[in-house]
Amino acid sequence: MKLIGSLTSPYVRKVRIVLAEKKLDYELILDDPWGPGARAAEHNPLGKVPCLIMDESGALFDSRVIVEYLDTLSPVGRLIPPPGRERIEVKRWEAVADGVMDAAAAAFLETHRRPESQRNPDWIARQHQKVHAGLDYMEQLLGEQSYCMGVNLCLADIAVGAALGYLDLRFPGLDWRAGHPHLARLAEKLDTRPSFTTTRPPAA
Ligand code: GSF
Repeated sequence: MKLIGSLTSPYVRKVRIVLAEKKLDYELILDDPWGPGARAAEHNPLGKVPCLIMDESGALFDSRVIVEYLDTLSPVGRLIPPPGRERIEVKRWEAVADGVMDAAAAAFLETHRRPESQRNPDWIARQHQKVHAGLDYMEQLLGEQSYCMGVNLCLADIAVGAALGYLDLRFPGLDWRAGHPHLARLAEKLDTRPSFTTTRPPAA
C-alpha cells in the first residue's frame, strides 16, 4: 500500500498512527496538496490528503474511510468495535476530534495563508470557538477514564491525539492543557507510544 500525505496533516497522522498500531507496511509518498503537481489529485477527485493507494483495487480517501478499511486488514489491535452502540460512540469521538482538526486547519489557513486584506476575523473567531467547544466537550466526555472508551486504546484516542498534536503544532500559544487536565493526561500517555512518536510532525 502507498499513502499519499504530508507530515503536518493531522488527518494523515491519524492514518499513519493506525497503520503503526496495526503493524501494517506501507510506503509514504510525501505530497503538498496545495502545491503545483500535487499527487493526491491524481487519485482523489477532491485533491486532498490522506489518500491510500491499495495494491490492486484503486484508491481510498478521507481519513475516516481509510482507517475503517485498515482496521479490517488485520486482527492485530482492533481499533473499531463491531456494529452497535460502542462503535457509534467511537465514531462520535472521531467526529468531534476531526471537527477540531477541521476548525483548527481552517483558522490556520485563513490566518497564515490568506493575504491579510482578504482575511475575515469573524470567520476566524468562529473556527476558534469550535476548537474551544470541541476541547471542552472531549474533556468532559473523557473524565477520569484512562482512554476515551474506558480501559483500552481505540480509534477514538488516535483521532483525539492527532487533533491535540495538531493544536500543539499550529497553535503553540493556545495552552489547551490548562483548562483540560484529562485531555492533557491522555495526550501525555499517547505521546509515549511509538505510533505517536514516529509520526510526530516536524516543528513548524
Ligand atoms: C480532510 C482532509 C483534508 O482536509 C479527511 O481525510 O479526513 N475529511 C478529510 N486534507 C487537507 C490537508 S490538511 O489540512 O491536513 C488537504 O489535503 N487539503 C487540500 C485541499 O485542496 O483542500
